[in-house]
Amino acid sequence: MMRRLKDVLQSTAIGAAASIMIAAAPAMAGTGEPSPWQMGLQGPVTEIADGINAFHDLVNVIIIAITIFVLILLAIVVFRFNEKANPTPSKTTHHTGLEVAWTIIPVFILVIIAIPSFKLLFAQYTYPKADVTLKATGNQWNWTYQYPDHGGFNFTSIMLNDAERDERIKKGIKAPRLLAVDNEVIVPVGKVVHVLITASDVIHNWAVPSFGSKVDAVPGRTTATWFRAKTEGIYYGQCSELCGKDHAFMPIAVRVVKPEIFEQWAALMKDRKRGPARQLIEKAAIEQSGSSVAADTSTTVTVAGN
Ligand SMILES: [Cu+2]
Repeated sequence: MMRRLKDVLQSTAIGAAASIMIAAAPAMAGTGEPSPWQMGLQGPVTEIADGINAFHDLVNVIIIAITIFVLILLAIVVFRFNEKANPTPSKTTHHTGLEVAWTIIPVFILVIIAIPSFKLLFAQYTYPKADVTLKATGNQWNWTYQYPDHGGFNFTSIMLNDAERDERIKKGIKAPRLLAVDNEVIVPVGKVVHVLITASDVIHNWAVPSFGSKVDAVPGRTTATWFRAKTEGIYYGQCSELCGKDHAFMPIAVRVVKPEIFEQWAALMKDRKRGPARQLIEKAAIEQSGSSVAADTSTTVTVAGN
């Protein structure tokens, strides 16, 4: 009995070491886009993405601990209770205490998983009052965006080719391959953005990992998500529903800027001054390139129940 207890303690120690490794993973991961040798999820910039990261880490620790525990039990069976080591097996068929334990402990583990899971689910579907509403329409193969509460202007966002990317990179603007687009979605930092999502042809999916947003775009229906980005910068995502031959080439790019820049940009877009609007964003993009600017802390609010 003592030896088994020692085994269990050992497995918890390995579990704890694994949890430290997993906790370090998000720090190594890229924010806004994937990075080489990335271990964990992309760096979070919203409260929802923080919650998803924490939940992912918790479940991973539980999975690793259970796997190690079962492996140890199997090893005990193989080595201590084989025919040679244990020629006269015990005739025991029931052990009430053990049966109660292996029913109660898994229930307890599921409750530990369920509590943060439901909390997160409620936070994702509890929409705070919107500061900006954005309508995203998936098309084969690009995204159309509309700002219904900022003048109703719209634009299409198409992936850049290598020549177009080079042009941007020369100006000092970050333009990663397969992710950079001609017209980025512009949103203000620290403000609640509601995204209404639909599609014009087949099912697409609007996903931005650093925001913790991933919602199907279904023709004839409106689905929705919300986010409040805590940090300025550019956050990329991709259509995450197999939608046809160019599925891999319809990225999503969301640039989070200062609220006053957003207001100026929206006013220019509303007045159809697309040239000056583009220049304004290029200037902001050059400023942001290479570093992420932290939001004014007064604008970040914690989600109730998160
Ligand atoms: Cu798609």
